[in-house]
Amino acid sequence: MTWHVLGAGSLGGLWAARLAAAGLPVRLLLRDPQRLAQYHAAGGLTFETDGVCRRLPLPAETLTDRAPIHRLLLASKAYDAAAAARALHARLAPGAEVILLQNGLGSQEQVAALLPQVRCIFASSTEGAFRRSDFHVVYAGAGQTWLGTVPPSPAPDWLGELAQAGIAASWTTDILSRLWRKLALNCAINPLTVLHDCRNGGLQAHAEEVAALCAELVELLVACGQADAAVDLQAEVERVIAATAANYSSMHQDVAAGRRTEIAYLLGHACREAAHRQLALPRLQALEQRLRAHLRARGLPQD
Ligand code: NAD
Ligand code: KPL
Repeated sequence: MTWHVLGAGSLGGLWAARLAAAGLPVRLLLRDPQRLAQYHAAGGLTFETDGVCRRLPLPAETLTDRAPIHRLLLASKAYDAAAAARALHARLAPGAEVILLQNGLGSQEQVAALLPQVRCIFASSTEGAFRRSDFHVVYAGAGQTWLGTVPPSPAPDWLGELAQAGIAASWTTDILSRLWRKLALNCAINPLTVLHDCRNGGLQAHAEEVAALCAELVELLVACGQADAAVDLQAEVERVIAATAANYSSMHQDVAAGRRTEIAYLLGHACREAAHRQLALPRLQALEQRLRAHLRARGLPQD
């Protein structure tokens, strides 16, 4: 069955290139005819790994083509996922499978509500990729992708195709726990790197601030029924800070490049969940206010 991939960006490109290189049928879904023309002019998707570039002339089409879609990887930013789902609604066959490859939480629920006729599969990934230019994707770091449904259901048989394509993916019966854990890590690290304008390692000079945030995030996770995701959170945050000391967080990179951030689906989601439960988390709420003010001052969206 054909893999339709929406979002010829970093992670969408990374999946599409590896699936196609393994001989599996892949079609890219591009926003409009202009974008499709740019793709054809570029001669396809360039996939760079270990400094070696390979051009893959994958078939592509616009969102408004008519052929039904049975299997979709939706690899947009969280803030674009609902609009993409709306645009594809009519093309998704009943019972189609849609993999939602977004960081944070909130967008998956939005999409699932918009697409009651499909099976939504949530994904959480630690892979690293970036775009060197349009339709040129660089594989920056191997990682693991976790996939699962809410409520849990049996693994699909196409997991074998991911293995064939060299995509390290595992099925989990608790995808929400994975997504919450990653969200908590991102909340403890990313906003502070923006506000202190530092690499991840720079947070070692702000250890008390990080520890206080972790304590509130643990409270939140437990209140949200995600106690497993809270286990040893601070120790893992400190490990990630040390292991990625030389890197700028994704949010820092977005702000530095003047790009919209995924704040609404990370810290924003955490603060909304706390408010919903009337849970007072003053550090987290103050962090959100400071981050919003920082984004506002730079003319960037605050959601
Ligand atoms: P990206 O910006 O590189 O790619 C997203 C692509 O989606 C863009 O090409 C954009 O044009 C396209 N898009 C958006 N709406 C569309 C629409 N309606 N029709 C057609 N195309 C549309 O983003 P990314 O880095 O691949 O990130 C995707 C998600 O994965 C994010 O939530 C991100 O946080 C998460 N993530 C990324 C990485 C990484 O290393 N890049 C790692 C882990 C998680
Ligand atoms: O995922 C990350 C990011 O930068 O988005 C890490 C490296 C974990 C920092 O939060």
